[in-house]
Amino acid sequence: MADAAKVWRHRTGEIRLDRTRVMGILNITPDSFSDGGRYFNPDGAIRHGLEMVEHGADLLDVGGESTRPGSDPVSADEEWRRIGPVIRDLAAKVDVPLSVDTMKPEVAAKAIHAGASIVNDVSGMREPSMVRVVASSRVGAVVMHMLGNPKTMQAHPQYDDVVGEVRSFLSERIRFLEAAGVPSEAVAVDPGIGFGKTQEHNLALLRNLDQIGALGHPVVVGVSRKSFIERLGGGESGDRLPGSLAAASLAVVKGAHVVRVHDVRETVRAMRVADALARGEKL
Ligand code: HH2
Repeated sequence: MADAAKVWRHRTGEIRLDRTRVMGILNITPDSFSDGGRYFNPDGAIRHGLEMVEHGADLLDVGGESTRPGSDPVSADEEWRRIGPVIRDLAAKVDVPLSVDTMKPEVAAKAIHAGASIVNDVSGMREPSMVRVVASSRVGAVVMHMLGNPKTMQAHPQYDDVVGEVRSFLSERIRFLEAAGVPSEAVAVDPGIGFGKTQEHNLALLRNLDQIGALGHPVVVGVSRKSFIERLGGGESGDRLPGSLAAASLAVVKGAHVVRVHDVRETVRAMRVADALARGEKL
């Protein structure tokens, strides 16, 4: 088994993984599953980004295309029109690294030029030119597992062994990125909760997250407000916070290093306690 990851390198520095890091979600979309339309104008989005940093976010993940099940893709021009002004402005105003949540290499390249330090690609960087962008700009990478694409992924997701298959996919992608010149310490992995997975698949991945951590790379997990929480009785669609905090905490126990969340203030507090209990630090 590889050693647990200790740092996550990105374009402008590194994130130490001595405690759980909170990635605040900034969706500049009209249709994201939870906060679609709320921060669709640049000023509102920037304000929300600044507020998340004030509340303790360790990094911000800026996205301009919803990937909720059944969603339609948007053009690269439209995606950039949404996120460009926000990334440019936040990069000048905050000290925390910005990641760009995109599947499009041309959008990633522009975002990096505007100040993003990490590329978060829910398609697992299947597009070779995305890997070239990441390698040449020395950014950090989040490689996520998704079955198929957002339009169809929840149709009939099937695996013989979901944990083994997700792990093999991620392992193959790590090798591909490293062969392209991306430093090993820059690559984080994510099992892609809700991306082509049934309730059972999501639970199996979260219960066995240590097997993803055994790849020896930083583990990012996105459970915030996702529908599996409500199906477990962890909240209603307007308020899935209680179950989201429980899921994030248990993910930390199972080895998650970074949690991608909507509710930064509450998650930062929950993670202090989770870290103290899971990592043996002082309360
Ligand atoms: N989940 C979403 C989007 N991007 N990136 C990573 N690495 N991991 C995730 O689990 C993940 C992600 C979906 O959530 P959200 O951004 O809130 O919604 P939408 O895709 O509808 O904008």
